[in-house]
Amino acid sequence: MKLRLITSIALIILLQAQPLKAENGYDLWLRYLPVANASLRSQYQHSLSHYFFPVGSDRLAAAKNELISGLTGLIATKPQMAPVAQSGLVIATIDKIGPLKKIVSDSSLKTIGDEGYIIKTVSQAGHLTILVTAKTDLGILYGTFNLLRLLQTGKAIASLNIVEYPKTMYRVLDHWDNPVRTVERGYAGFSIWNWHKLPGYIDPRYIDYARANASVGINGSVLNNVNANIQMLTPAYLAKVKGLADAFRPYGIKVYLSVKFSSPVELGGLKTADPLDADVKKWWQDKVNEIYQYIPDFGGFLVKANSEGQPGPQTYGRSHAEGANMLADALAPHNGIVMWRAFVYDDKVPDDRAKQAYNEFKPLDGKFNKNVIVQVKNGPIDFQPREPFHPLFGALPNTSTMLEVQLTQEYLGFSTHLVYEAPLFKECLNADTYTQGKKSTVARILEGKYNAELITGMAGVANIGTDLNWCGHPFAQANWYCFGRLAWDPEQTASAIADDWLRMTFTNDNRFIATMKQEMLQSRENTVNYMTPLGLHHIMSANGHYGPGPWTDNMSRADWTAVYYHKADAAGIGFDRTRTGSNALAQYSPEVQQYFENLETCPDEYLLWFHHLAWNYKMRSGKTLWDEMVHHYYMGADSVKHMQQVWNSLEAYVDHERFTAVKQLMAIQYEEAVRWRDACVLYFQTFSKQPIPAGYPQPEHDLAYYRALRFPNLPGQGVN
Ligand code: GCW
Repeated sequence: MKLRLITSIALIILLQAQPLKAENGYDLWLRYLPVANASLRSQYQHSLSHYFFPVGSDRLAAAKNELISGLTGLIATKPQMAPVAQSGLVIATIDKIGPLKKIVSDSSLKTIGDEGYIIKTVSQAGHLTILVTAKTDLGILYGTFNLLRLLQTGKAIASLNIVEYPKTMYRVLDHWDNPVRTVERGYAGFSIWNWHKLPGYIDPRYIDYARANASVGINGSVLNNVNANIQMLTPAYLAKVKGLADAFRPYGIKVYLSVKFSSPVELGGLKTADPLDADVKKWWQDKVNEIYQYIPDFGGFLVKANSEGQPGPQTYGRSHAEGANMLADALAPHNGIVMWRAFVYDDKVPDDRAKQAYNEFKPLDGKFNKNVIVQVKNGPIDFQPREPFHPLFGALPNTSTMLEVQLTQEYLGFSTHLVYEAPLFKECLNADTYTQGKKSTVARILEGKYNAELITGMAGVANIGTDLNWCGHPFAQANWYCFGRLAWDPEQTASAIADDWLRMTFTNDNRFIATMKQEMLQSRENTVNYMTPLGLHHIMSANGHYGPGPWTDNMSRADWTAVYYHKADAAGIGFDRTRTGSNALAQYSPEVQQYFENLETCPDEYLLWFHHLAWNYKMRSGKTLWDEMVHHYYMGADSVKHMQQVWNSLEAYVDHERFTAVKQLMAIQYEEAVRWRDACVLYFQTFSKQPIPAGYPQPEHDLAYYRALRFPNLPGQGVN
């Protein structure tokens, strides 16, 4: 007896002392470990051990597989099939749920549309049943993932009443992947598309990719780089693309391709790619028809035209609308769309780069076909750590417009820095454009609230590669995750999404969640502070966009230098975009113009984006501009140190493998943050001629040292 007691005590101690299971991050947020809270686990077991889930399609089979593997993991018991009346869990389309149908109101069915679902706890035959229903198999798939999320995040299930549907239509990942498997601005290894082995070999990773996307509602994947290689349109590659399309289809993901506008010339041997030329139109029609032979539900094209050296309709004296519409005509009979990028600027145009996209596209409003959607980056320059919202949002009331954000951290520390991007995306989504009166936020415009005729969407430039953990940094997975959640519903908060992600990816322990969520929410501001505080932008090194390079002044194009943007001189610093300067502000609504133009209201965060101010300009804090800038740089680097301490204090909650990975990455992040700080402060000091205020440690090296640093062979320099 005694012995038994001792043995069981020993066993308990042993169990408690056991290290957390090592994890390499491959499972993303779909880990399905047994629910740690024993009473919650037994409640879930009690409710969900018997289920009804009829399967009549590949999509439903995919959903059911996910359910079984998810439940088996979470409740640590394999659930059993049972008839509706004896099931605690019923997952089926509305036509298959028998008498339960009367519980679902017509209005909620109408609300969910073709992609939404209902999750409801109902009472039947004297017990509670969780009903997941939808009009379509896709709704069931999304509903199943949501149910699993509820369990993964430890939610009560006794009185669920969820009616969910996506607020935008096209929720796509843009891969900047090249056929040779390099990834432009990719920092997580090589492209996951193994073109050489496709279509014969379907890497199981493609299925896991599709599962992860479906779990957050992503429904499209642009497979290749916008700096497009024409090979993708050859029969050999189309067969490979078909392989991926077939693998993704059960998960509701359509494939799209980036195309090069000069393909009719380069691939088709025509003399021109003029979009109004009859042969050119025919070439594209034939090509599109050929693609649909391979992939009957092909999504369409993404096009980067007349931008950064890419060919486009303007090469032939035609407008962006004429170019886009020609492709749209070819795709329309198949229900395909054209995503036409507004990321255009030309160094031959003497105007402020920030104004050029608006100048090009505003006059074209209403001229695009119904199946064209103009894809606009969140800000007017290029995915900087902070930019004001793009003036095209709200300026195209008769043109479908989608938001493009960058998940891969080209300007946010690659895959080394912990930067949770949802606050950045939300800053854009929540921005009030005033174009349709007060509260006409970017989010509401994207949701198509002001013109029901328009198609809607969001694109995220993927941060995925062959790294075992997909995104290079364990926390970079959160950016893939939050993109999907925000594209589904732009009104969700960065905090709620971080909460879910942390719980699913690490643990439900509230001490860990509360602490780490705060760090995540602060992380983007930290990086703004040590890279580009107070509205500075585009001061990264020209060399692969890695590290600081505020001194960059000698590039093939002025609009690729740093000095073009910060305009530091003896008098002060910042880009005057008010009426005394480039007047880029005139592209916004009067309310927005005034807000940013007036120094009383312009937030510190955007100050040097819109104003050139004297070094001794008095800031709200009472400090001079110079002192405030220095303060931000130091605060940024210090906040990384703080984050390191916080992480170290959480060791007990995280498995050794991921704990160590993050710890090492944070150490590099700190070094790089200090380098950014010191290089920028020393460089700007050559103009301000003022000392680093007392109390801040002096930089370890002089400016010449930082300027001389070289970093060859940086990642993300894709060869296509
Ligand atoms: O930010 C710039 C990147 C380019 C990219 C371009 C774009 C794909 O440095 O690498 O090209 O944006 O968005 O087209």
